[in-house]
Amino acid sequence: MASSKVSKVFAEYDRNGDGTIDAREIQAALKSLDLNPSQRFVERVQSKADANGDGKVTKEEFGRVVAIFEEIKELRKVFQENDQDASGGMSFEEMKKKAVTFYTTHGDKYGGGRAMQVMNHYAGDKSKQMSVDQFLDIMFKDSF
Ligand SMILES: [Ca+2]
Ligand SMILES: [Ca+2]
Repeated sequence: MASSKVSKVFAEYDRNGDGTIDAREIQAALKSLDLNPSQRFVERVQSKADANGDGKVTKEEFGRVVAIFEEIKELRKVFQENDQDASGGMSFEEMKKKAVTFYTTHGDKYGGGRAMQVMNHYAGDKSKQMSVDQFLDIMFKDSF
């Protein structure tokens, strides 16, 4: 991104204009994507964005924020594709239908124990739904 563009996008995240992006501002940005993240998820995003670990996300670290939000948007899209009846919840049947396609296309990126965690969500009660926030909690790859 050109630096003027970075400044403009940064200003959208930095709602109070103090030059850093705090947890509340990350939460607001996630909510603007129609997500309702847990406090824990917000903290994960913040700590991934805060490259030097000083507790603040500055403009120098903003590239990470952009990359993280790209990742989140991609996962949200995957979820929306899985949620075929657009109910806002992914049923066991919907998950099953998409699972094979998902792991053949994205398995390298989102493999490991994640499939099992998704399966475990439905353990003992296949009538359960999974929300996009629960899906993100499991799939977000944490490797920024
Ligand atoms: Ca701020
Ligand atoms: Ca920092």
